[in-house]
Amino acid sequence: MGVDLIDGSSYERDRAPRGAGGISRRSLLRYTAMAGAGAGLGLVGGMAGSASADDTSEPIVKPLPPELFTVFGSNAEMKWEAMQGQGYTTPIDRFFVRDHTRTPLIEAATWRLKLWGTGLRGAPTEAAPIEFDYDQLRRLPAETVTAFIECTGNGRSFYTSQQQQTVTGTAWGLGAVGVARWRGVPLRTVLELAGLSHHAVDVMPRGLDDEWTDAGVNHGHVRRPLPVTKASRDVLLAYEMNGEPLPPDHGFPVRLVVPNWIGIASIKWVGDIQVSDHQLSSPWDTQYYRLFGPGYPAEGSPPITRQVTKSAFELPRQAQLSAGRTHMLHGRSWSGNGRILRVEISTDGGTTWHQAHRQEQEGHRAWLRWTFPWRPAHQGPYELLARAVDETGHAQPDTARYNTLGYLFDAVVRHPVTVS
Ligand SMILES: Nc1nc2c(c(=O)[nH]1)N[C@H]1C(S)=C(S)[C@@H](COP(=O)(O)O)O[C@H]1N2
Ligand SMILES: [Mo]
Repeated sequence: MGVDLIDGSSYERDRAPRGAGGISRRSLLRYTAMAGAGAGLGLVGGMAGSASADDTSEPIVKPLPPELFTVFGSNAEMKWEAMQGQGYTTPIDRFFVRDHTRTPLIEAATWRLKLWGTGLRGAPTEAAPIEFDYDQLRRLPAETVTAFIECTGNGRSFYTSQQQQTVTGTAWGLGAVGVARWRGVPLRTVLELAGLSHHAVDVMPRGLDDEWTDAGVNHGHVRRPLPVTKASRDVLLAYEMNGEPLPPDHGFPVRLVVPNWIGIASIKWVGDIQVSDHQLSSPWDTQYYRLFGPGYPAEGSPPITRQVTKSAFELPRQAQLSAGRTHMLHGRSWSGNGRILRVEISTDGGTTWHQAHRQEQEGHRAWLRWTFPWRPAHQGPYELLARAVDETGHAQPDTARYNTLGYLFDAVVRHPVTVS
């Protein structure tokens, strides 16, 4: 069953592939390879609107130059020095990418967003869902939200390097975070148009990227439930990032942006959303994205929702600075609980602390920029530290609480530099 939203236009519209403007050479090669594959185009695992590239191409489409990124297979983190001299948001060319499998190339013209389940009036089934096409979504009233997206495991490597603890997962530094201006349709609008029932409890968006297999178990398409309360509050079905159409790696044509929550909530390449009158679950909220380990129940903590408080300097690790002159240190602090109240800096390994100078913070869903002038007196190694407190009183501790999957590293990170 379809919904006519605004102008009664037909679903059967222009099927020409979208233009290749702005797409890297590598992705163009993939695109050409796909087109050559012909018949299979547009169908992967029975889900329309997605196309998988050949397996020899890179999992991430955009260029990942070593000045900007550290690459871990299908994941790439931003080097924090890449934010030097940048504005408030993270430019697309340096925004981190986290793909469970690989970036799919999806055509907007054949893509559909499908909503189904017992939480919608009439309980449409998965086989006969309510559908929206790309143009319909783009004609709905849009909103722009400035928000960070951050991987739950951001900072994970510091469990090992600062706390001598063994954790599993991608050994991120602090660069698995970025802030963008996301533009799209509030999820609430689409849920209401689809007939959201008062009995709805959970919504579960699902990605069109390949099914994900871990330790020999196929977990299916990436998906994670979200309570309807959060889904109706400030979640966006985003189709633009920093004023441009969403790039393939960040979820083209449409992704969820779930502000303040852990990155996995912001499902990319969303193909369908189950809306249910009872709680839903997936491996991404039972086996993963909970805290496991000493002091936690065997089934883990409740599913993680919000991010913690963190800070980073816009400097390379082991930066070289010269003695006897003033350096303006730049950095950013952010929290899943809201605005940053205060940031303190130590340049002597944590003995003395000084207030950083606040710059701007665009709302409670994005980071605060700060500066701190520092004139190192003598040559030698130093450790720079930044610690923030958010408006709910969440401060960065000296030690993060251990969990086996290395999530939510919120401790103050020691940043080594050399003064010469
Ligand atoms: N469909 C789909 N959505 C996804 C993922 C994925 O692999 N597939 N990765 C998630 C994770 S773990 C994170 S941290 C964010 C990363 O978003 P980005 O790649 O745009 O930075 O996307 C989330 N959404
Ligand atoms: Mo993530």
